Amino acid sequence: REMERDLRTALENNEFELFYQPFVDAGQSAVSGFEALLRWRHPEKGLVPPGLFVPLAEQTGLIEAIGVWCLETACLEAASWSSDMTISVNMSPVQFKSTRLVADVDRALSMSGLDPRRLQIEVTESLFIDESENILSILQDFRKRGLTISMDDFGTGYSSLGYLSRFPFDKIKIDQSFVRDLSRPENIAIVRSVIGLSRALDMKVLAEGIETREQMDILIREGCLEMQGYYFARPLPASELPRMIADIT
Ligand code: G
Ligand code: G
Ligand code: NA
Ligand code: MN
Repeated sequence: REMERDLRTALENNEFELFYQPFVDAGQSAVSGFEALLRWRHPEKGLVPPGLFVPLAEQTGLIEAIGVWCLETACLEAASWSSDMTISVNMSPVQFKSTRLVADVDRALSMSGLDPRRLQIEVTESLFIDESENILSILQDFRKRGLTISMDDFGTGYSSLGYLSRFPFDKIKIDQSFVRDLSRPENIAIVRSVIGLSRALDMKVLAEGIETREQMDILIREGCLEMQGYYFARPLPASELPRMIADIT
């Protein structure tokens, strides 16, 4: 397929970019970090969102090299910031099949000089669909280095909750689908339960997809102070970050 051929040359042609979206502590109106979000600047198609090419990258195995690029780029970028904020990087379950993943992380850390405690890895529930000791051991290896691990899109996967008791995540990210319509009592109930669950398990909690002041107010009232969404900022290209960091610090 045409897209697969283009994806194979995208890395060498330097066509990937990372955009950055802040995490906000709404209690203190302070930015606590940024999530790196991958984009493909295709020579003809323009900016392609990850939903359109990450699945293909996963099927073809290209995600491994693309993942290394993301890690290295995000760590280098964050090491250059004038502030010690967190940088959060998404990882596909397919990347965990590589025997080199932990070494890749080590290399990104050493080449950038980034303090490992500033690096956060975002995984999704799909990582835990099959029980794998290997995945737990990779996550433990990350932990030993000082990284933090967050559970992304919580509540949308199909795995059991058992993995929450086997691995201590640092943070749960409440999926934006629950935040979108908080006028539905069902969604409030879900959000409230996840906040309670995170507290009981001693994990932080962040709500994704905040687009309005009203959503922010409801979440603060429910006790979730860390947030991310267009209401605060859209994902921005790296070139706009220094100005944004200067504005908010
Ligand atoms: O930025 P956007 O909302 O289009 O992202 C859509 C999806 O792509 C999200 O689920 C996000 O987790 C995923 N994604 C974004 N960047 C990366 C990345 O660097 N690696 C992987 N594996 N997935 C990413
Ligand atoms: O799966 P993950 O949570 O990593 O995906 C995040 C995706 O959500 C990114 O593609 C990002 O662009 C998008 N996003 C971030 N904030 C908002 C928001 O407030 N509203 C909507 N609709 N999408 C958002
Ligand atoms: Na994410
Ligand atoms: Mn998410």
